[in-house]
Amino acid sequence: MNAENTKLASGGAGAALAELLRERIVILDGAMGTMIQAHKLGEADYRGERFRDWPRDVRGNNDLLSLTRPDLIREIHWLYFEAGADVIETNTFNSTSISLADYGMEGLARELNEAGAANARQAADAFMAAHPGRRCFVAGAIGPTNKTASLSPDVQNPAYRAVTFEQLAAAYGEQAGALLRGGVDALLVETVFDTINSKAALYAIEQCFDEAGRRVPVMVSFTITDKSGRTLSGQTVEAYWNSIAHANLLSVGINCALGAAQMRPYLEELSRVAPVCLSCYPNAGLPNAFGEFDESPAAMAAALGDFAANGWLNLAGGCCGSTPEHIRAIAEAVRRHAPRRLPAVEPCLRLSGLEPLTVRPEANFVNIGERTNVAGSPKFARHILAGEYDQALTIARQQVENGAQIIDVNMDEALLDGAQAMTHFLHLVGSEPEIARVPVMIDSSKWTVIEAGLKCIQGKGIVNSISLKEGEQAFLEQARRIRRYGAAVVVMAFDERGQADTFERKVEICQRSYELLTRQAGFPPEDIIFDPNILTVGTGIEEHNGYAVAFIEATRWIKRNLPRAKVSGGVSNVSFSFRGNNTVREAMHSAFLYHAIQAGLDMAIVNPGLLAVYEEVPKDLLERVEDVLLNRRPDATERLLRFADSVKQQGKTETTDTAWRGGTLEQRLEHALVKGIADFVEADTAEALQKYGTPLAVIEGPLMGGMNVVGDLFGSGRMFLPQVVKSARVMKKAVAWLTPYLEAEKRAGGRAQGKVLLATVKGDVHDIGKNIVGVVLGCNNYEVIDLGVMTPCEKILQAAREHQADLIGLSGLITPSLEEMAHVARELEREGFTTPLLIGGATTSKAHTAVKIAPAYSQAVVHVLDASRAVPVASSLLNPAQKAGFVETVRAEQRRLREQHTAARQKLLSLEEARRRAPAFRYEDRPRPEFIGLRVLASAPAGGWAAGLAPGGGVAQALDLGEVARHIDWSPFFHTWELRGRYPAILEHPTH
Ligand code: THG
Repeated sequence: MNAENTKLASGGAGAALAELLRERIVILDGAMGTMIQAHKLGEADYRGERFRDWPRDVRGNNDLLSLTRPDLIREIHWLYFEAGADVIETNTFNSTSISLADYGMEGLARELNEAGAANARQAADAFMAAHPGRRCFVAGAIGPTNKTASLSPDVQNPAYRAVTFEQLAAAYGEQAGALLRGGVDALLVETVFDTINSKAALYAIEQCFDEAGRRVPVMVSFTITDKSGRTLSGQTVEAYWNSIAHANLLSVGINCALGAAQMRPYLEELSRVAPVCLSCYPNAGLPNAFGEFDESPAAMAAALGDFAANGWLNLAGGCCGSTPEHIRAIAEAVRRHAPRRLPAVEPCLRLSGLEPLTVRPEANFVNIGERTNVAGSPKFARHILAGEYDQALTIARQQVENGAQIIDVNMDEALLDGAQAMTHFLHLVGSEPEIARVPVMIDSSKWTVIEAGLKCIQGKGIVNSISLKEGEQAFLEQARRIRRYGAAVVVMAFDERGQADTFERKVEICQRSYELLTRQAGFPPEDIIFDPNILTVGTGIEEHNGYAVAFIEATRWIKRNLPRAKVSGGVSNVSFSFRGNNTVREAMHSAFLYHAIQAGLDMAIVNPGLLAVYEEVPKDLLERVEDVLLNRRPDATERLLRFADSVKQQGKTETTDTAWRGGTLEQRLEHALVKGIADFVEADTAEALQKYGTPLAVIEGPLMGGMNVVGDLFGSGRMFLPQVVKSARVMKKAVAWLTPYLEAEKRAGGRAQGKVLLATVKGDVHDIGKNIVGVVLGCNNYEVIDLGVMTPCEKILQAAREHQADLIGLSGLITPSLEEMAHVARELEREGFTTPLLIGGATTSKAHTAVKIAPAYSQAVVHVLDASRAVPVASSLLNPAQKAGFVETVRAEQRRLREQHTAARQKLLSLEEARRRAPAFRYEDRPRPEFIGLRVLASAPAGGWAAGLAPGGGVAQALDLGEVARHIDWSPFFHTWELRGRYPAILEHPTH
């Protein structure tokens, strides 16, 4: 526990919780939803008296039970305390106005949070009264909402966002305020899948503490949703930590989505990077084929016990599927282990985009790309002013490809609405994983533009810039706001008297700024980047001759005297007087950097594609350039000017990686899809049309081939979601190019792409996955009719009929949705539909689809594993030439899965009965082997596998069975016997 947290976790409960965390691993509770589900409540139970006539279905709105069944909620809290939980979570996971809108209950947010907190408070107080010596805590649960601020759910418009930072912050502020009033001891922002959402929550919580005049400890728990090891919005573990590290947290951790075993590597990484307490509350395993979480208490406790033994835990509990039994077992398993000791993490500037960027003291130098600046690049300005954002994005991409580790974005131009342009451009950047990989530097002299930018970035970025220009008060106010948004800051050497141009003035202003920021604004010095002004030299004005030297010397002074602060600058400024002569300019930049870096410059805004190597600058040019920069002789500028005329324009030209263009047509299309590069896709598609003859053959041939590679990479964790969406957009471009040809074919009797009806089924409000499927299908020229969430069966049938849908896709995330999907299938059958049915969502599975849904509907019913598979499945079902074969393959597999399922579900006999029925073997009946003797299957490696298997024949003598056993893949064996999870214990010599 660091001193600051202890201090800030003011008040009795906060301090007591901090104290307990020092003593031992603290136990969190298990799932609320699982416990509620066990009561099998119906619509009427949820409604109670008060909501009897509520116009919408409310079953599944668990938070509503805080009002209609408070007794039940308090009882569940009590059971968790009894099981050994120290901290219980309020029943308020979905109680933001944003999530409640699905039930038309946005107006109840306050009341639900106050009631949820009060129920938990009562349970905790009553439990403590009955159990002297037990200390119980209440954490206010703040869920992620059902919207995502970092991704676009709209096919047509990657810049669109379904929710904004402001809307989220307003909703979270309302929730946090009500939880505080209801008496919670801590706030827990949990199941975070989108970083902007959680940054908005943390921002709102701080505002709330300011208003309330008191604070409670804040905890964050995020979720890794797939094998890529990233959040849904695409960040790695460390990148995410960097994004929220500013928030003064009591703890950070991982929950939901995965079982404990799958979380191991992520928890280990988090433990390494986060110097706050660590929490882990996994699901009770991955959902089984029937959407149930069935990892046993013992198995879950063993996994968490292992984490504790490794020293990775300060708090442990359970998420979906876990019950008081699980919590009891977990508490027991972690009891004997000491809590994790917080790692000492070196304080350095830690930024992030989708990936982390650490600027270590020993790090050489960080490039910041300067070209995405309307004031610094006429080309970029032209594109932005003309609304050609695609081309503007290409400039950003080239910056990153050419080595920019951060991109500087500037929209300060008189003819632009800067805040709007900044927002639009950063939204687009957010949809481009290759660009969004790196942190963003938001460059503006207008505070409104800076603030607009801060609301759009997932990662930890940098504000460029603030200064003392308008006095201390404005400076401090802006610094505090920036800190609250979680960004680092560039401080320009300006003050009330203006721009600093001498060494003395630069040093004076930087020192004063440093003191103010660190002492009064709570800014960590490693997040402060000084820019002591790179001013233009070689202007012919004598006073300017010392500018470069002043910058370099100020840099040296700052690095020596202002601990941990960084220094940066805009290098291209220095050479403005040589505009038009890139050879000279590049030489100047190169030499300037060489000297400034030696003096301690950490980073600089440059054109990374045009950086000459210092050693390669011709010596005669270098000497003249350095004379100017280092102010070595009075006629330096004169001499360089004269020399400049003689050096030919032979500056470097910017390069982009185009080696892949040399591949075959199919390879190029695949590369473009996998990497999400749209630049050449139209030309390649045109070439494919030549080669393949029809537009459909192109889509179903090389394009679908590429999309299948994308699907495989995603399935194996080598691509993450925003990249898949990006690929889909490239696909969209290819398909759009083909559309006129498709239409011409259609007129000539060919086939159109299909209409797909999508719906999240009744009782379920989750639609992020469904929306992504919609985007991916839309990009592939399918017409998507999206019925939204909580769609009653009748509405699905009616819409399918009305729109003559070619496919119906059902989506759902929670377990009860599986039953609802089977219901829809039965209704489709009853009404005589022939439309194929697609099934998707986190708890759905091939097996459940085969066993419970497909038998209810005589038409094709296909489980779609993830968004990347939607298009191949849809296209197979809609292509008359492929459909029959595809459906038969799916059906055959479903038959097999059903047989397996029946076999597995047969009731086990008693031991006596099983023994009684034991088969009687007779030696005479033994099966005859196919042959007797030795058959060499392959040559053994040098030394032989085992004596008896040595190549060259002979008698199979001295065969070492132990050795042979080492080469057997045991997984099918254990799978068949359903010995899941116990595998390493049974097998002495695991082979993998
Ligand atoms: N400090 C900080 N931020 C900054 C600067 C700084 N932001 C803006 C600027 N200075 C850094 N960026 C640039 C970008 C481009 C150029 C200079 C600085 C530049 N552009 C060419 C020109 O104007 O000649 C464009 C030529 C072309 O593209 O045709 O030199 O100092 N904190």
